[in-house]
Amino acid sequence: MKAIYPGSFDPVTNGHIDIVKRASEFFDEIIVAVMINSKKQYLFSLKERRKLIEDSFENNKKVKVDTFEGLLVDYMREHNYRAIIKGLRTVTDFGYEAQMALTNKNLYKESETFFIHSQEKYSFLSSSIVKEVYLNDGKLSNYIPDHVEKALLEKIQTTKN
Ligand code: COD
Repeated sequence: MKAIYPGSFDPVTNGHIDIVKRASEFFDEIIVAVMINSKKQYLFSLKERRKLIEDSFENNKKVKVDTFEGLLVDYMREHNYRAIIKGLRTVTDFGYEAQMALTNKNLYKESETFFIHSQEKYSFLSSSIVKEVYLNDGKLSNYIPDHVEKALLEKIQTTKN
């Protein structure tokens, strides 16, 4: 079975990558879908976020990357996908993710959400934390791939100029 892992990925972190790798041991294919969370403002464009994920999985044939602007359930119906993967870090994630899982189930009853708990070392990690640290000239090199760090430093340089 194929599974979709939707998110903002602004930018992708080692926490996201770990969830994809672990999910790919149980599903035949993982589609990482770069989408829009209307509550967030993005540093990277949809295209840039997609490219950073593609470069993270260039050697993993089980992982495909796509983008979609609209409801997750519409994208899933269009492609006949039924399984959704979500990562869970804290109880705060649980409240938000449960709300989304129930809404998606309501809108598309054939869908099922599968939660994978983050590893302890990634349980504090989020794209927002990464951006905040880099925007303030700090580094979290062990928590993002090298090409993501490079893209972040370049993006911050251009936004500051
Ligand atoms: N360890 C483990 N999991 C993690 C980590 C980590 N360190 N960091 C993030 N995650 C998980 C998150 O819990 C989430 O499951 C996933 O990875 C993606 O995280 P983000 O932050 O990149 O993405 P979000 O939460 O902004 O994504 C929200 C969506 C874009 C999926 C959502 O808004 C959506 O489905 N939008 C499309 C429109 C839609 O259908 N809306 C109705 C939804 S009910």
